[in-house]
Amino acid sequence: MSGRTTRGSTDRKPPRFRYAVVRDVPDTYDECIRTTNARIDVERARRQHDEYCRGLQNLGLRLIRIPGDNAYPDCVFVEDPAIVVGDQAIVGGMGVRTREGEERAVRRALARYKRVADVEPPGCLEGGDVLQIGNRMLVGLSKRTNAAAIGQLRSLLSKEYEVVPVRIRETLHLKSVCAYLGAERVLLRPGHFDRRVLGGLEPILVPEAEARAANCLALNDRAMMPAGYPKTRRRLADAGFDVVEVSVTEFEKGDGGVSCLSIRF
Ligand code: CIR
Repeated sequence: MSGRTTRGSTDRKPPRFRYAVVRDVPDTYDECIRTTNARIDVERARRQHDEYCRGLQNLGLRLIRIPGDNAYPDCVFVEDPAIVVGDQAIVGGMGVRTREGEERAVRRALARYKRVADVEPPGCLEGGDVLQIGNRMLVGLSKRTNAAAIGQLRSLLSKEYEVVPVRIRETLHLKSVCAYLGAERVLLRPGHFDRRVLGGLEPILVPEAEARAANCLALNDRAMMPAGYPKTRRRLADAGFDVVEVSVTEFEKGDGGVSCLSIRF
């Protein structure tokens, strides 16, 4: 299979990554923003985070570890403050007040590897809304990411990237409901955005009873997914993916999943 490289096309090769930025679970994690009222067990969250980090390492990624900060209960969801595209890191501006400030430590960590640019107010853009598919950037227009930021993103990225706004509904972020798997396939929980933006990509559907399984990560030829979703696991395996499961129940209670816990590049 060979990749197409014209603007607006996708790349058939699955994404490959060398590094993952992760951020430790703060003592205050049980005060995170969430739509569930399930009780969070911070110690169990720490054990699950360790398992997640080991999973990334087993897939060949080197960890860039940022300590947790008790002032920011949501800081373990390190995907949101910044994105990395090629040789650039873009700090997005958090879309919710209690997370403002998380980006400082993330910016410092990324600045050792990438040149860093910022989305300026009133723009706000969270990494959970940015789905890169080759040189197409699908960006969720959500409660956390606005049109002002999407305009700035377009100017910050080189012309080879196409930035496509995607209005999403009844979900936190775009990547809460879909994941790019490489090879022109997406894992998709339907009903939260207009699927036509996916063009010719082949969807692998997540059953509604397993909604949280849609937050998945394609990493170095494997698919890392949350444990506990046998139908989705079977669909991925039937599609030829080698699946790695990690238990992330304590992060699901905080409206997050496997992609939210790292920035890969
Ligand atoms: C929040 O509401 O900001 C966090 N509790 C969850 C963030 C999840 N992040 C992600 O999907 N990328």
